[in-house]
Amino acid sequence: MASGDGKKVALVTGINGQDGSYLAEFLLNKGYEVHGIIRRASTFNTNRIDHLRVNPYEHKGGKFYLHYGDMTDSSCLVKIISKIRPTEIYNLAAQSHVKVSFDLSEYTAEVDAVGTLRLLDAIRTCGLEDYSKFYQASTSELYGDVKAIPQNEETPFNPRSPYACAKLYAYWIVINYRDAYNMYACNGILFNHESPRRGETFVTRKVTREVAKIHLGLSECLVLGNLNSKRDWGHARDYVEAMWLMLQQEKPDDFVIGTGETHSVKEFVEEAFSYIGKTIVWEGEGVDEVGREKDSDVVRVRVDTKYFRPTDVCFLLSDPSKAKKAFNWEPKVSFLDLVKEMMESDIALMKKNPLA
Ligand code: NDP
Ligand code: GDR
Repeated sequence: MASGDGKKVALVTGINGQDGSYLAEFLLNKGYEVHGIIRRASTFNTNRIDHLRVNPYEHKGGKFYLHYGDMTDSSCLVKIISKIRPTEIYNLAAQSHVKVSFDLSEYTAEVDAVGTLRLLDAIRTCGLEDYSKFYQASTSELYGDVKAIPQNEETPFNPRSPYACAKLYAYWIVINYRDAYNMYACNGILFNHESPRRGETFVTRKVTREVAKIHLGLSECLVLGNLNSKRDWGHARDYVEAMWLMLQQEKPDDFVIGTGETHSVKEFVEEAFSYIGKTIVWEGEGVDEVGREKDSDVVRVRVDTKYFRPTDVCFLLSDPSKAKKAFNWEPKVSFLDLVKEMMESDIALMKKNPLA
């Protein structure tokens, strides 16, 4: 929806996360006034979006604004929404790390589940349910221990973590508010998407950072958890366009977004090492120890059970045909190009700052 004067105003929660930063760029390029919610932190936490600000006090073209807020604080959500009257709201904020959600289970539910409810209720409190369109960052983690291959909008959910359970609540409350209050609210069921801006503790970025360090002689060994799980990995830049497209349709609906290709963690590691021309010696639990001879072209990858999750998701593969049919969305970046872009970026980063 556009406001009476045709102005397009977006509010993005989690704007300084991986997806938030790409989405902000995308929306600014489309002429939106973009508002983002950031949390107060004891150190600077806006490095992914600093290029969108001319200086910390002056926002790009007068169109980029940051507000302090938190998904656990209803009153701040109401204040921000009533002040800026967004035509589109993208709810990307989350405690988004699956393994961490086993340690921070209650907090994850507060932010990812109840936080979504707070945001939807804030829209209603401001009387904007017929005005603001709503995007919810749902996830392929909802499928969990999945039996159907590939997974689409009809596949039953079977969540396997506190994170996935919290996101399942958010998924259903979005549908409930759409039905109950006739809100334009959509779930994007996005499969894993990565980029050079991916958080450092997710497996792809952990791998490309460590392989870059090994390449530059700054490290000798990569230590990981479950190498056998398979993921459908795409590029975050492609996926934020799908978020926007979902809000431009005649009617609100839920869509799966993915590549339709799946690769194991082990394959990702192999591609990253092949980029720097090294051969891998796999070590550790459940992995054959082979080729232990000393060779400068050989690198050790060790498995440590401390990175295992109490319950993991073993296999994910999307069927994004509904999004293709509805708004002609297709991923542009292949798996190999994704690994290459992340490797190039992390090697450049480590050369500039070996302590990064
Ligand atoms: P990130 O972890 O990179 O970003 C999450 C953002 O949420 C950060 O900006 C973080 O702020 C913010 N946030 C966390 N807790 C709160 C809180 N209590 N109040 C306000 N903001 C908060 O995630 P991604 O960008 O990768 O993902 C975006 C969304 O999409 C998330 O909801 C994620 O669960 C979901 N998703 C991601 C997929 C992926 O593969 N990337 C796939 C499917 C869904 P801070 O920087 O201060 O920590
Ligand atoms: P995921 O991403 O759990 O799919 O959630 P992550 O990269 O954390 O794990 C993917 C798979 O890799 C295995 N793995 C490891 N994972 C991490 N983080 N660190 C390791 O050392 C490691 N070794 C092996 C994991 O066990 C897992 O099987 C991401 C997040 O962005 C969610 O917010 C999002 O909803 C889903 O993707 C779709």
